[in-house]
Amino acid sequence: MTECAVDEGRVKDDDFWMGLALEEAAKARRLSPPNPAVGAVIVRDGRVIGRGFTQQTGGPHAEVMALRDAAARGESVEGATIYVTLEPCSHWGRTPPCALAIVEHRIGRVVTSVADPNPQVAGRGLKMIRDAGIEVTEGVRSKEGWLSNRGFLTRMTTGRPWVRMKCAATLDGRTAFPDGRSQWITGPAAREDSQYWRAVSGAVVTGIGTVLADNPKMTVRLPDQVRFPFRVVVDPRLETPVGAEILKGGGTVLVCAQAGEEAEAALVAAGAEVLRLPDAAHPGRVDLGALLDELGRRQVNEVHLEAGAGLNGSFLSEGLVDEIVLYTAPCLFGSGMPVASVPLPEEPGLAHRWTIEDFTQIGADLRVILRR
Ligand code: AOF
Ligand code: ZN
Repeated sequence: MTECAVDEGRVKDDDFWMGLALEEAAKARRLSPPNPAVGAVIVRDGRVIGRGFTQQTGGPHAEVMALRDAAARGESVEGATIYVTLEPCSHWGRTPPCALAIVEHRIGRVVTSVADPNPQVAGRGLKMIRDAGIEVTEGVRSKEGWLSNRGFLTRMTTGRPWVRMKCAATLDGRTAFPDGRSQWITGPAAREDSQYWRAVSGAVVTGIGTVLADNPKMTVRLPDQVRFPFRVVVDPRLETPVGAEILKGGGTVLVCAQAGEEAEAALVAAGAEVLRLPDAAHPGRVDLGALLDELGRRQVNEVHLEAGAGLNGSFLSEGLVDEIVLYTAPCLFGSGMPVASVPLPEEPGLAHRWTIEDFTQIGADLRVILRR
């Protein structure tokens, strides 16, 4: 074999084992935020001897869970290969560095999918491992690795969360009747599926129009959920009723452009937080970019935008949506509210085109995932 020849068998094996590590990472998606959802698999002689994923914030990282799993099975990890979906950490945070644990356990080889841009890590994890003489392979299944932590990686590199707009519409793109009635567009399977997207998010964002029309709770109602996104209402004139369902349970953030003192005091007394983020260029409107900056500071990796045509249109027009999860019901309304109010493009061919990343039938409905 020449020096730069690729060992194809090894590349294929690395892809396979990293696939198992990605499956572990998926198990952490609802649990780990604001920490990234990481998966790890320890392999020796073509056999998995340990696996693990990131626990709730403050708990062990994926590598430590996999090392513990191997120990519990009575397996020695000395000389084994660990597949990790994210570069092992190098810092003393809420837990000791995973890179150190890997070195101390005399792992023989480390294979990663994506680097950790967290300034506390940023290459130092792999350096610690290489400095200990351990072989490293990077970038295995990196597109999937990146997608599995698109929220965390976006926040670490831009300071803002990943924004996912979720909508449920008819074949003719209607989300409600002309009078606002919007229930029973999609079926129970689609409604349950959409709970998953709320559950992986750090914040659920809606608008005052939806609060007034539907009085939604915007909570996560999955039985085994242990971590809950906070709820945000874009409410420029602070019109949320004190008795609104979305305020129950407390901690809801109302983002306004201007607020009367009395209304604010009543809402604060009802358990809400009021935030003023006026858009300097558009009086009376909320600065959505500033809202995303603020959510980034609050360690929100993924925003779940579940709103009506107005707020959806504003997020879209400002280029702030990274992903759309669209449930399409197999029926037509003929009239009613659209998914989003956006300006008419100058030409049909000039409409912004999204890329379809996935489509799946969920119950009787179709779920399409689109990215920018
Ligand atoms: C890993 N493996 O499974 C995860 C990592 O506050 P701490 O101590 O829990 O550290 C959080 C940081 O650690 C987080 O921002 C990210 O950089 C990294 N996450 N690293 O080696 C893991 N979840
Ligand atoms: Zn770690």
